[in-house]
Amino acid sequence: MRGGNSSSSRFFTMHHVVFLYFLTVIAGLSISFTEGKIVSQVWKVENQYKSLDCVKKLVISINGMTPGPTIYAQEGDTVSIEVNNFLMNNSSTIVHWHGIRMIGVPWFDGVQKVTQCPILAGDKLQYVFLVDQAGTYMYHSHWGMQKSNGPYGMIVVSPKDGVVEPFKYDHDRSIMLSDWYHKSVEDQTKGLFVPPFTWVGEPQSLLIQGRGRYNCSFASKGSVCQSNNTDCSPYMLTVDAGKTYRLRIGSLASLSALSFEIQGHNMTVVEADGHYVAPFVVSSLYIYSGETYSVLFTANQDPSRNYWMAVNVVARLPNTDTGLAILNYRQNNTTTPTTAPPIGPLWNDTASRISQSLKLRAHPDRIISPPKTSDQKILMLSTENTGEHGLLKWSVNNVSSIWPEYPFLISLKKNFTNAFNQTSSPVTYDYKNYDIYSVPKYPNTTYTNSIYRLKFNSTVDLILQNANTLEPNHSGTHPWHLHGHNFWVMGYGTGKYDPEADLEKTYNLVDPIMKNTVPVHPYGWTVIRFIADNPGVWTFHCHIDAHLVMGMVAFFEEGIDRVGALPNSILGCLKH
Ligand SMILES: *[C@@H]1O[C@H](CO)[C@@H](O)[C@H](O)[C@H]1NC(C)=O
Ligand SMILES: *[C@@H]1O[C@H](CO)[C@@H](O)[C@H](O)[C@H]1NC(C)=O
Ligand SMILES: *[C@@H]1O[C@H](CO)[C@@H](O)[C@H](O)[C@H]1NC(C)=O
Ligand SMILES: *[C@@H]1O[C@H](CO)[C@@H](O)[C@H](O)[C@H]1NC(C)=O
Ligand SMILES: *[C@@H]1O[C@H](CO)[C@@H](O)[C@H](O)[C@H]1NC(C)=O
Ligand SMILES: *[C@@H]1O[C@H](CO)[C@@H](O)[C@H](O)[C@H]1NC(C)=O
Ligand SMILES: *[C@@H]1O[C@H](CO)[C@@H](O)[C@H](O)[C@H]1NC(C)=O
Ligand SMILES: *[C@@H]1O[C@H](CO)[C@@H](O)[C@H](O)[C@H]1NC(C)=O
Ligand SMILES: *[C@@H]1O[C@H](CO)[C@@H](O)[C@H](O)[C@H]1NC(C)=O
Ligand SMILES: *[C@@H]1O[C@H](CO)[C@@H](O)[C@H](O)[C@H]1NC(C)=O
Ligand SMILES: *[C@@H]1O[C@H](CO)[C@@H](O)[C@H](O)[C@H]1NC(C)=O
Ligand SMILES: *[C@@H]1O[C@H](CO)[C@@H](O)[C@H](O)[C@H]1NC(C)=O
Ligand SMILES: [Cu+2]
Repeated sequence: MRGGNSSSSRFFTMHHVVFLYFLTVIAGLSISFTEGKIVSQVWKVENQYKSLDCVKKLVISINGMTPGPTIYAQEGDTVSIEVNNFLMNNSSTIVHWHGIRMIGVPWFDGVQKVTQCPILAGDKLQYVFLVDQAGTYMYHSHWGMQKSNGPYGMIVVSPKDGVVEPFKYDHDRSIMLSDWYHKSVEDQTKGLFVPPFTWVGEPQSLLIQGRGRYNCSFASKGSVCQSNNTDCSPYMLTVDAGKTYRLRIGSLASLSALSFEIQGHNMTVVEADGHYVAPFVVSSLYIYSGETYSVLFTANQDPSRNYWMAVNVVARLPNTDTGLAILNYRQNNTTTPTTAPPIGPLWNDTASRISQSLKLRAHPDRIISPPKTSDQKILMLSTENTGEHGLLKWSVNNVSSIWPEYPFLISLKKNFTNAFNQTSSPVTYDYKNYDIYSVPKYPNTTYTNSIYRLKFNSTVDLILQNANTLEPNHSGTHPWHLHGHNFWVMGYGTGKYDPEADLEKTYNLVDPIMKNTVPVHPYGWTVIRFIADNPGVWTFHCHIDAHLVMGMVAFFEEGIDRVGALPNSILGCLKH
């Protein structure tokens, strides 16, 4: 009894302190965060040697784990995470809460040069935010390309008590998918920014829940590769025969678009980016970096053997072995399936990837109707460009974003009018004369550090267009992610979007899915619609790390005058 009492009083005290802190932070805002519980974690972010794909590497762990701890919360809860930066070499960090809208606290969105000053080595920052929507989300570093070295994890938000989801399952599990490089993030970044340009290349391994397997006979000289290291023993999902599992799958791949399958088991897609989907069955699920899905599967196959779970690269010519995990029927302890692992769908079967995109519709009982029209349309052509000294850049409308000295949100609130180009930047591209099927004639990039100033509460359409890259007969796939919002996916098309061709009549106004990340397929377009009703400055970017840091990013300001006073905890870089 004694023990129970003392631990519950500690519990209370801790929450009390957090709550007081939080009240201070949101003072002046009329939003009530107090109805739910407070979910707190204290994180130690540090460098550790791990052999996630059997090759020893200095990775970034959170509380010793890579991926980091899963955050479990319930809709309406307040999440409070104290991030302690113990990284080596004076490395800063910043954490982004991917898919969470950060209502009332845009300064905790966690984006370098946009929403806050960095958390310096030896320093800490407490992020406090409301999780206002049930579903599957993620967190990850948003400091340069640091994310690709391991600091990421899942956020699982259950519905409010008494709210029934439109599907049933017995057990809830989650896995994080990622790709993995042996080169350090510092060397990768140097290759991109310092001549001669060196592309990051295809990843060495694919990880499922932080575990992969590199063939040690190919390990480079001087590296340590141990195929019996327990860090790289495959993730095992143990199931009971006859039960139905909800598997939450997130991808934070640095580069790769992926397919995921469970040998011998079909999957029913029921959730995407926190929104319920009109269910459909797949044998293989395509997932782009920044997306989350929930699938249901039933353990209804021969339980006397185990099955591979496999990820493969799609949308780029693969040069990476299949990433493997094991579906283990509890009755059987034979760990490694004796069958060959699935090789996945053809990497260049674009039609089947578009087909999955088109199947994603809102669940009929959970439709949130979009506004019928928009107030503003912004055409965004994804371009690969050349910079000075032969460096490649990735851009929007041939304009590569450069990161400002001070975070945009801070400059805007402090009226630092010299901190960035004050012209609102709806640069467009000459869609009439642009040939999306050819290597661009004028690929030189220009640079900007201006942002889009959106009218508060207006409805905005982003028309995302893909074209030929600098390589003949080649167009990429870009997963675009919007911070601070859910958007409706209004439509996809192949070829060039012509704003004068009344393509709006092809939009899905009936049951469009809402998401926060969406792919734009090769030589195609995707249109998304959102309401600019969340005061703050929000990042919109390609979720491929190298593309992001090289400039394929835009920033939207809306309702800046409604943003409350910035907390001192994010202003560290202004102190001097
Ligand atoms: C720190 O810097 C040293 C020297 O440049 C390098 O060898 C080491 O790998 C770096 N450590 C990390 C974690 O980046
Ligand atoms: C560490 O980084 C901070 C911020 O960039 C800088 O002010 C400081 O001088 C650096 N310290 C060392 C020891 O390099
Ligand atoms: C590793 O590669 C070698 C050489 O190609 C091959 O003989 C071996 O079967 C591979 N090992 C595994 C586990 O795939
Ligand atoms: C792992 O393999 C190495 C040889 O590659 C061997 O020296 C070591 O003892 C093995 N470790 C374990 C735990 O089996
Ligand atoms: C998976 O779905 C396909 C197509 O609907 C079907 O042909 C196949 O039999 C299913 N497989 C299993 C194991 O249920
Ligand atoms: C486990 O699987 C192996 C190989 O498939 C089989 O020989 C064995 O009988 C199974 N054991 C049980 C308890 O089902
Ligand atoms: C293996 O079998 C033992 C005893 O039958 C059981 O306790 C254990 O959970 C099984 N392991 C797995 C991975 O299923
Ligand atoms: C897909 O790629 C393979 C090589 O991996 C190639 O042989 C095939 O022609 C390609 N198919 C299409 C439709 O481009
Ligand atoms: C593009 O950039 C290259 C290298 O910086 C330069 O030589 C060339 O003149 C530029 N072309 C145009 C059209 O500006
Ligand atoms: C910034 O400018 C706005 C509008 O001119 C003004 O209301 C506000 O007080 C200024 N803020 C600061 C910190 O100077
Ligand atoms: C500021 O941005 C606008 C629109 O993007 C651009 O036209 C203008 O040249 C930029 N000004 C400077 C000084 O870079
Ligand atoms: C935003 O627009 C909607 C629809 O026009 C309106 O009902 C709502 O009151 C507006 N909200 C704010 C905060 O202006
Ligand atoms: Cu991209």
